[in-house]
Amino acid sequence: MPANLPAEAKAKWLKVSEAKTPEEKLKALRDFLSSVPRHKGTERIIMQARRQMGILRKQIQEEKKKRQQRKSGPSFFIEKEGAAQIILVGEPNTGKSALMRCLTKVNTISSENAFETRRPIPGILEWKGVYLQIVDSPSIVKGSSKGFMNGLQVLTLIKNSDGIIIVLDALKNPLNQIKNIENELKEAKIILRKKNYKIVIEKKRFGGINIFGRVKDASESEIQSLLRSYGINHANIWIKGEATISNIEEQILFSYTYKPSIIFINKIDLLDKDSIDKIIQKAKMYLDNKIPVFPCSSIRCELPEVDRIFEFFLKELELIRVYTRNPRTGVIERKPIILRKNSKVIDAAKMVHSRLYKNFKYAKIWSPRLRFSPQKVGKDFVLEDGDIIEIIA
Ligand SMILES: Nc1nc2c(ncn2[C@@H]2O[C@H](COP(=O)(O)OP(=O)(O)OP(=O)(O)O)[C@@H](O)[C@H]2O)c(=O)[nH]1
Ligand SMILES: [Mg+2]
Repeated sequence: MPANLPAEAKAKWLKVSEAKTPEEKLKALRDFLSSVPRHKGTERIIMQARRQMGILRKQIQEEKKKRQQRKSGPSFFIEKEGAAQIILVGEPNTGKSALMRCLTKVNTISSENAFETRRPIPGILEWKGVYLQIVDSPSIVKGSSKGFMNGLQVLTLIKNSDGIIIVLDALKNPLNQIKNIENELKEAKIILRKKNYKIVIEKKRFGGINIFGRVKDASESEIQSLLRSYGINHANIWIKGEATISNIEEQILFSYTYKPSIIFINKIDLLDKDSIDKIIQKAKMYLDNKIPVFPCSSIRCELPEVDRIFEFFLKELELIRVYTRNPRTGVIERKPIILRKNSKVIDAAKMVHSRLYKNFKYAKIWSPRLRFSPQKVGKDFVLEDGDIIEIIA
């Protein structure tokens, strides 16, 4: 410590060096700083003390986060892989883990014990070069949304996913299982039935309110004043489909997220065909045909065709497959690149290689939808599912 500091500051510095915990050290540093006179000679000391305080604050914050995590149980975060992350959801013992084995060959334990699966386990399902990540997960039960049996972590896992496969036990009142699951998910602001509109509100720090799209029963300025009445002064808002102003209000208040889902009615090996048909019909009616329902037997790996699973999720998630063609060899890659609907040629180039993106000249597209195929196109050409693309850089 330089000698030009007053005695009071020196005494306080002693306290800093004696402090044991990060909290004590931070407090002592703050005290010390308040006693350091501000002039050219102390600039460096002040700067260093502030930097140290910054490090301590970060340390304290991280510790706090860790403590909170320990209190609320393990985190169920699973890093995404492939085109989309799909979670297996269902009540205990419905056969999620057995289904996981059929879909991905990942050997998760399947047993008669309820709550056998305690943590999410990921695996990969492949179809014509497209990969879906499937995640076996702990059961959802009444009370999951209140934290029962790690329910909050399971619901967060679902919320962060791209879609779900619901596994029902055909023998245990499947409609009741759907109701319970929908209720628990709704508590977590997740809905499974697609609305005939889509509203996205993205809050911002500045720039005012920008509205893309319209509602049938209100003007742009009415929407703006609704947002302002909820304290939203800067936001982008996208409206697609048949929305009303009260739908916008609902979105501000509850911000439900829609998750595309498929229902598997499992264990049909234990039932006759008539009973299975009745269950399927009842389920479809209850769901207003808004969610596809398939019979299955996980134990025998008798499942609906994988094509239907992939086609459903790709369509619902608005993803397209684009196949690259090598300009030198003319070989078309079997594994497509997966892009969002309405992506442009340049987005595909970016996905393939940064060099193709930076040095992009033009591309050739092969597709039955084009009058001339291949067609030479520029970087802004909009791609469609199934297009074959050759990028020239
Ligand atoms: N008959 C029949 N039994 C099945 C089928 N699928 C699973 N089972 C049985 O049902 C029980 C539960 O299967 P799991 O795969 O452990 O079910 P889970 O949904 O993963 O259960 P938890 O992890 O405990 O939530 C096991 O005894 C399985 O053998 C099926 O298609 N038919
Ligand atoms: Mg399981």
